[in-house]
Amino acid sequence: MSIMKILTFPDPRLRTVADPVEKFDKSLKKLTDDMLETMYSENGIGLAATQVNVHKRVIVMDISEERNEPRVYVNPEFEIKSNKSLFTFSEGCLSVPGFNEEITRPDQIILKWQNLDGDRLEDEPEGLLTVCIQHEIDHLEGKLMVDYLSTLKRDRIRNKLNKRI
Ligand code: GNR
Ligand code: NI
Repeated sequence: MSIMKILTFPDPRLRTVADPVEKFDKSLKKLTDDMLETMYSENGIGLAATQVNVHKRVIVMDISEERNEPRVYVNPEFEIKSNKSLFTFSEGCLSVPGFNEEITRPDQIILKWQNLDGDRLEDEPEGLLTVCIQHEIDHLEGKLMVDYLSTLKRDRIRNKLNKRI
């Protein structure tokens, strides 16, 4: 396994729209192992392939306290079941290090994805999983948490992160 380098905002590569996975082979398994190792090494609860500059529709996640419930979602998509119920959560992002911002998202979604064998699965997630899955699918679309903020806030974050390097 190996730890991969995480791209940070405003790196333009984070704006790439990821391609669907077609081959469920050993290299896909290795990618998800490396992504999980990278996510755990940064104490993240999720990671999208886009963040490690691989533009395929793959996300990994672990929302457990014990950090022992790795999840892999290939070609994930969601449908909003109802826009009536919204959930506001203070989100962080490994590609926007050092910032936490409150973001409101739909609370009731139907999630469809494939596992590493290519089997198709479906679920109606709850709580943090609902937030995290939407955050990760945004990455696959080239969208970032900062896109939900005002231009002023986004520009401030960009300036601070640019000064870091
Ligand atoms: O580690 C992460 N924590 C987090 C907290 C609230 C909402 C979303 C997240 S995902 C983030 C890791 C990350 O950047 N995934 O893309
Ligand atoms: Ni993120």
